[in-house]
Amino acid sequence: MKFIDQVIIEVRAGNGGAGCIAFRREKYVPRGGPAGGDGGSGGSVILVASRRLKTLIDFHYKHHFVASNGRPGSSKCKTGKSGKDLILAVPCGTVVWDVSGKELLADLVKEGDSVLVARGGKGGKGNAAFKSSTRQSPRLATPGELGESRRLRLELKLIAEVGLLGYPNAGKSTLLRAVSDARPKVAAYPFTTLYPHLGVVRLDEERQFIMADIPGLIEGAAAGCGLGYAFLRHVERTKVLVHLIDLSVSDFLSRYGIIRKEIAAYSKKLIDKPEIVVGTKIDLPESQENLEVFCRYFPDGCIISALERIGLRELLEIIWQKLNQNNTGKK
Ligand SMILES: Nc1nc2c(ncn2[C@@H]2O[C@H](COP(=O)(O)OP(=O)(O)OP(=O)(O)O)[C@@H](O)[C@H]2O)c(=O)[nH]1
Ligand SMILES: [Mg+2]
Repeated sequence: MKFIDQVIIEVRAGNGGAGCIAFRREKYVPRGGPAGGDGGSGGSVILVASRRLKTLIDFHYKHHFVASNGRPGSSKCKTGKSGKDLILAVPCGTVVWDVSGKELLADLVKEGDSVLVARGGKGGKGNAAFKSSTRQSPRLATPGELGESRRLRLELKLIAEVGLLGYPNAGKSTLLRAVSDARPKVAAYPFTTLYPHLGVVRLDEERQFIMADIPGLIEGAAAGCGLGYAFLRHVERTKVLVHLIDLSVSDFLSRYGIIRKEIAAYSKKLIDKPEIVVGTKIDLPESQENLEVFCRYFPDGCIISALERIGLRELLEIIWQKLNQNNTGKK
């Protein structure tokens, strides 16, 4: 699957139908008045958030979306049929911008959140609408209004409460697999994960949260190296970052520093988020000598083995606590 999280599309609402000029012509009715109906209004374009969609891929292949026009009015004062609204489903977490005005139109977070992005044109008035005591047979009708057009930028920012960060190969996807229903690929080489994955983590009946795994970050990420940087937007909305450190490599401390630096270069908001530091792969013999240093540097850190399922329960409890601390304080 291709993970598409930014697209530009054009939307056009339907035009209103024209008003009609017509007169009543009936047998034995000598002076039938004006009887031209109004045009129907054009359909609007509406975006609606849907949980079924995971990416903006549908908009990668098709960029133009046009709602249908209203039908013209007709005789016997019949109003034209309105154009149907065009409803476009987008994934939850889609941010909608007007490209020309650079204006934020909506942030569609929850299932069913919607925004009208182009309003259909109103139908024109038929001549029946212009009848007055002084003007009994108006030969006048108005055209329908044009539907609005807009160029939009859709940007997906996944909705997760917890974001996993770390060097490639740190074990992020292994952890997500171990604690959630998500099944990201795991392999012993860097950049296994090519796009973000979300998983629902269930501690028990009442307590659950969504965790996001993004591609690993490396030095120079802010300048375009590697893959992960472009995906940092998907952890922007999280409340807590879980920073995974592979304890089986000797330079784990400098790797930690590198990632913090890259996050800082991305945004102040991200670097200021609460972070839980997690040393992982503690089942490996190479990790043993690094444990002490890790615990000294990160007295509040956690140690786990996602592979051997060691320390996972404790980690989830700590994540839960942090999530709720932040619920009561400022977000
Ligand atoms: N021994 C041991 N191996 C682990 C552990 N966690 C992950 N691994 C291994 O480390 C390798 C990388 O794991 P991934 O989960 O793919 O790492 P990642 O951080 O998602 O990597 P990228 O997607 O490339 O950024 C795999 O071979 C895993 O089996 C662990 O706790 N112990
Ligand atoms: Mg991965």
